[in-house]
Parts: sequence; C-alpha cells; structure tokens
Amino acid sequence: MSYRILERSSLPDYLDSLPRVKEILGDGGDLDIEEIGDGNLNYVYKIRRSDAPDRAVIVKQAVPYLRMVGESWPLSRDRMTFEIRGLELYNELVPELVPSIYHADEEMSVLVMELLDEHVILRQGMIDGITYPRIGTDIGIFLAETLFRTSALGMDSIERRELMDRFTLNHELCKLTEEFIFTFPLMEHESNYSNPATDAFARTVLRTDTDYKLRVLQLKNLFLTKADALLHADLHTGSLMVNEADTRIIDMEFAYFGPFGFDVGKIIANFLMSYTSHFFHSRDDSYQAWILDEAMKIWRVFEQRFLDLWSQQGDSAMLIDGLLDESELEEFKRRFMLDIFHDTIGFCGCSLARRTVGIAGVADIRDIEDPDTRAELEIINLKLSHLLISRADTIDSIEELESLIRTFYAEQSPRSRN
Ligand code: ADP
Ligand code: SR1
Ligand code: MG
Repeated sequence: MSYRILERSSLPDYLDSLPRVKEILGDGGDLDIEEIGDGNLNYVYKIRRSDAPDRAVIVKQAVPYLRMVGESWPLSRDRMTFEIRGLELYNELVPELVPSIYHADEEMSVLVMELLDEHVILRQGMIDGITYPRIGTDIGIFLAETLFRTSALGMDSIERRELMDRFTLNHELCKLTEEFIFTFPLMEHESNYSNPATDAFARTVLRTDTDYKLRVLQLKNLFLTKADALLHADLHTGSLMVNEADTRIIDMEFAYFGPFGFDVGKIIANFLMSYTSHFFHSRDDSYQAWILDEAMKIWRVFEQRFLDLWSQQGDSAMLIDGLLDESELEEFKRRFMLDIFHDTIGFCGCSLARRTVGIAGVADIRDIEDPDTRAELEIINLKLSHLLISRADTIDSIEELESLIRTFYAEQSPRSRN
C-alpha cells in the first residue's frame, strides 16, 4: 500500500484490511482511538474495541518530519523501516523483553504492535519514586543478549555483514545523534536549551575545557566508526515500559551498528539524571540509593551475561577454536570488557551533558517549574558529565565507578547544605 498519513478517520478501514490485526481486534464494535504519542518523532495511537476493551493494539506511524518541531523540519520516514527491522530482530533475540508485532508495513511506515496496557514509561515511574525489582537485571540482560548476539563474537562474518547491511542506511537518525549528542551541546547553538545559570556553567566550564571537548570528539569518532554490534541507539528511560513484574523495551528507530558502550552508557546516564532529580522529587536519599544500585546492576548483569554468552559461543567472525590458549583468551576477554567499560563511562558522560544543555531534555528535570531549582540540578549533571568524561579511561572496575559517583553526589548534595 502506498504511503499516506493515517488519521482517526482512516485508521478503522486500514486496520480492517490487515488479517492478523483483525484477529486481535475481532469483528464488530466501534474502535476507540486515542493518540498517545509523547515522543519526539512519531505518532502513536492506542486502539481498542469499545465493546471489548481487551481487544486492543498500538499503531505507530512515522511522518515525513520531526514531530517535536513540525513540518518545517523534514525527516525521512525511513526511520520506521529501521524500527521494524530492529523490533523484528529483538523479537527473535529477546521476545520476552519487547512488544509482539502484529503487522509491519515499511511502505506505510507503520508498525502495529502489542499494547502494553499494564505498563508505564519507566521515566514517569522513576519521577514518581516507584521501585521496579527487575529493572537493572532486565536491562543488563537485554543489553548483553542484543549486543553480544549481533557482534563479531556472536555471529559468523558473512551473516553479520548481511545483517549490518539492513541497518547501515539509518543515516538520518545517526546524524541527529552525531549533532544533538556530540556536537551542539559543546558549542553555542540555536537548538540548545537555555537557563541562565546552566548556560553560564556550560559556557565557562565545559566549552572552554579543551580536554573535555576533545574527549567528547573521540567518543563521537567511536560512534561514527565503530560497528561493534546492533545498537538500540536511543535507550533512555523513556524507551522502557515497565511494571513490577515485566520490562519491555520500545522505540528502536535509531537502531544501527555502533559501539557497545553507547547503549550501556546512555541508559546508565538516564538513571543518574533521575538520581540527580530526586534531590528535588524526594525528601531523603532512600530512592536515590535504589537508583544507584540498579544503575550499577545494569553494568554488572550486562558484563556477566555477556561473558556467559561468550563462554557458550562456538566459532565466530572474531575467534575460532585453536587461535588462543586459555590464558590468552582470558586476557583478551579482560581487555575487551575493559574497553567496553571505558566507552560506557564516556558515553554516559556525553548523555548527561546533551540531556542537560541540548534540545531534548529529560522530564525528570525539565518539568520542574522553578528555573533556579532546575539550574542547581542541571549543574550537578554537567559536573558529573565533566568528571566521568575526564576520568573514563582511568576507572577500571564497577566498584571504582560506584565509589566515585557516591563521593561525587555526597559532595554535591543540596541536602547537605540545608
Ligand atoms: P517516538 O518514536 O515518537 O519517540 P515512542 O515509541 O517513544 O515514540 O512512543 C511514544 C509513546 O507511546 C511512549 O512514550 C508510550 O507512552 C506510548 N507507546 C509506544 N509504544 C507502546 C506500546 N507498545 N504500548 C503502549 N504504549 C506505547
Ligand atoms: C531532535 S531529536 C531529539 C532526540 O529524541 C530522540 O529520543 C533521540 O534521543 C534524539 O536525540
Ligand atoms: Mg523514538
């Protein structure tokens, strides 16, 4: 079917033409249609039968522009092709951690998928101070399974290059990342967010520090050139839907082959920004203690599962039996994981800065009304970004990272000043 933008009026007929979706929605009854998209790029409709509310689906469609700006910012709909391909692959690799697909249409840039009705967006849950017992573990497992199994350690060379070919042309969204994460926050730019005290800090501390800027550029170079594994590439707390018992990852339209540490660092950064925001949202540090434990658990579980998968793996593009003896293999693994760890810390630092001074902030802090309170928290995030980026290559264990972050927050805490 050739492309047209779906609307309330045209959605029922469109859905009626899709056999699998008809099976889910069943016959008869009107459809309740609600546009619930709160993301930056696309339209998302929740659709349920008014006479049988259990029969429901989500329809997500890309439009040929950036939703958060409007038609004046054209953006090709190809992003939905990559989201479809990413979600199809994740349904093979980690079916229990993503929504099921009912229909995918690259021509129409449409995905019809499982409605996660018992779930909330993790970012909102964390703003509300809710704890999720599985979250750090589930994220760690998701990262290890998807990153290892699409890496040169987990795949045969030819099969992997064929898979890469299905994602290489996601260049428009890669460019958004290159500019909005690795470039504009480092300079004066019209797209940046503005809050006077935060701007002053960014101008005088970050943007005048040549070492900081060059380190960010080294990380940008990794993003541009290092094709370790298929990344989700937009893994923040707004890309997870959760409840006490279940975790699902959504919104993989940025999917492409990039450096392992990018996904891992980005999601940890979002946990840390939530930590910072709870100097405002919480009276005491009990929720922050939970956040930090889970953030560190993400790395710990990721590392353990990645190494387990490696131990179970036969020959791959990277290694074949007989190439290394046991101690050489152990040393290779140690260096390999340490490189990922250093990159993770660096990308975490980049994410902290971009979500603070760049166009797309985090609701955890941007939704706080008082600009002075916001600035206080924003400056904490920028200081943490500076610390992590300048120290990334010298932190060699998760214990060291945890202790550095604890000390940092203890020194920065607005509570200790009261
Ligand atoms: P965008 O690509 O525009 O960022 P998202 O994929 O993040 O869009 O979706 C926007 C919002 O739609 C999410 O924040 C969530 O509230 C809702 N949503 C998306 N997918 C589902 C789903 N499968 N079930 C329930 N709600 C969903
Ligand atoms: C202008 S694009 C802003 C951001 O929204 C998406 O969620 C990505 O994080 C992107 O960088
Ligand atoms: Mg998105």
